Amino acid sequence: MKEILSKIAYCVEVGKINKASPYPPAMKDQEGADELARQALTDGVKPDEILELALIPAMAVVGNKFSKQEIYVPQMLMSAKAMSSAMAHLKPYFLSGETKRKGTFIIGTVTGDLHDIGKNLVAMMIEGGGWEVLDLGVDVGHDKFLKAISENPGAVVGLSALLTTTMENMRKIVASIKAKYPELKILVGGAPLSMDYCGKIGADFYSPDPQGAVNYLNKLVL
Ligand code: B1M
Repeated sequence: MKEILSKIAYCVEVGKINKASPYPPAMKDQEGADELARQALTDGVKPDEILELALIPAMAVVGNKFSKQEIYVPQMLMSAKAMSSAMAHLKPYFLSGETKRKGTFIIGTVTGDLHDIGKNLVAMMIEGGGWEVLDLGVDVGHDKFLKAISENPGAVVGLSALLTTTMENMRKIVASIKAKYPELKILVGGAPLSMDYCGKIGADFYSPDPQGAVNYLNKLVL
């Protein structure tokens, strides 16, 4: 692998965003994923190489460590931020269609629920996994989901809920999406959920963590 790609991957794994970032202390004043991604593009490295050989594998390492509780939310957030800082340089190439993504993933926290830390982590990991992510935010009802789906045919949908009270709203949203788009895949997550509840409300998959969500989406496009 090109040396600069290994360096970008390392920055993402350890959460080194840019030169100004003091984290991790051992890398103080060193360039981060931000500067290195820009440099790689200037050197002629292709955007899809940066994505597929550096960002995606690095985020997979991070996701697996998080699943095994070898790292925690703060470290994962730093890695996701480092990944996003590199992604910002790649976005123009994706938007121009020059570089392809795996598909579109629409995500939101369901009606009545304002918790978004977990949802944001999932969104960032999925973006790092090579997907176009459309984040509808929090307190999202079925109307917003249906509008986004109609504008993005073939998208996969993700619903997050953190409250036992809003799990019921998730059920209603799944029902209205499935009534109109029975083939569309719906992934659900959030602390009070389970695979059992996912089955009961007619969603397709439950993941307790971001890496499980990435793995599920990747299986859909194999
Ligand atoms: Co709230 N809150 N909160 N809260 N809050 C909880 C969830 C609660 C468990 C605290 C408690 O009582 N012990 C409790 C829920 C009880 C229940 O219903 N079972 C609770 C409550 C009751 C409330 C209020 C009702 C409090 C009140 O006002 N009386 C209120 C509700 C507001 C509303 O939403 N309408 C409320 C408000 C808030 C804050 C605004 C203050 C803040 C949210 C800030 C924000 O998100 N921007 C907040 C917070 C921070 C929490 C706790 C402390 C932390 C949640 C969190 O971010 N965890 C939480 C208690 C706790 O968990 N210790 C609590 C970290 C995050 C990374 O984990 O979100 O689980 P999590 O996401 C995980 C997985 O679940 C999964 O991946 C993530 C990473 O592993 N995942 C998915 C999540 N979404 C996924 C989607 C997927 C796949 C995986 O696919 C689509």
